[in-house]
Amino acid sequence: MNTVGIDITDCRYLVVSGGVGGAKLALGMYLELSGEELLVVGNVGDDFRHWGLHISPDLDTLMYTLAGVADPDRGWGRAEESWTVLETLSDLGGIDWFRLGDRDLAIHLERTVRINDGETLSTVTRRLCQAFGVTATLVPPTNSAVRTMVETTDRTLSFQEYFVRERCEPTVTRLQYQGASQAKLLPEIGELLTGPELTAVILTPSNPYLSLDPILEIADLRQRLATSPAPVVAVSPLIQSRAFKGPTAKIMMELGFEVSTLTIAQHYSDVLDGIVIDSADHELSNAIENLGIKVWITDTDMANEQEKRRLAAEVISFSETIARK
Ligand code: FO1
Repeated sequence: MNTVGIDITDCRYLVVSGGVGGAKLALGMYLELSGEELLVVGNVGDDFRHWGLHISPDLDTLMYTLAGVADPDRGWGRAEESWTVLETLSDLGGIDWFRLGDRDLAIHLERTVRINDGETLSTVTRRLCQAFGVTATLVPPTNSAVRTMVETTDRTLSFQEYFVRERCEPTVTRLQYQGASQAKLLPEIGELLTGPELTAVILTPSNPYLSLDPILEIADLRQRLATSPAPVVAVSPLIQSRAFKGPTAKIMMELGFEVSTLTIAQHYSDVLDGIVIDSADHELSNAIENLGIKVWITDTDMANEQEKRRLAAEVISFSETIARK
């Protein structure tokens, strides 16, 4: 095994995550388990080219969060960031709606140089995580390009155009995950899912439509999760009709769904064995259990590191109580 090889021998938990919201639970699990036990699969549907560089916002948010260098207020990008390049570019009349900080920029430069030299995104991500001392294995679900496209009432936007440039304001009519069905799943993920060592798959409280579906729609991953011997457990991103972060509730309404944890459970009912819901939603537990999904009720708000660890510990013990299928 070379220094950037992906070794899944000791992985016991496969964590499927988008950016900021999901990274909170991923961090809790990282702090509760040993890094070697975690395979974190991060969304690449938000990836795009900007300033000529390959940007992978969710992989970076996960990496910075696990490394303890994420900006605690923004949730994305690095703490103690400076913005000299962005400000200079802005003065020149350059494109400045997507804010890349100086330290963050070094990551995009390094990733782009290596990809241009023929390295895969998974190898570069591994290399970057090692440089940050992250002992968990963080991977993209695929090395193929998958891009989330947001159809709105008047035009189709790439994810970052919708999310950052247009501040999630346009009304969403449909989401498309370009390239997902043709993409090749990272072999290590398939291997872990069929192997005997996996304890559970955890779907973090990321936006199901924007962040998790672009992963689950890759190749036959959704089908593989449904037939995996290990239980699949989600943490709902909603507390009553509120999302932890971002536009989950707004998008659900625009797509015609009721903004409820029951809708989330129904959305994943083909793959889920269990779901962790907030105490404020306890009255939904019977309806969810009627879908054949076990329910764990607790406080799901992760306002600080202690709460992230506590929720992660509960998710781990809940998933261990669910019988192997
Ligand atoms: N989010 C913003 O709202 N505005 C930004 O300017 C912005 C820049 C940015 C740069 C690097 C990075 O890794 C993430 C960044 N994000 C920014 C966050 C990102 O758009 C979203 O959090 C994710 O794509 C959604 O999970």
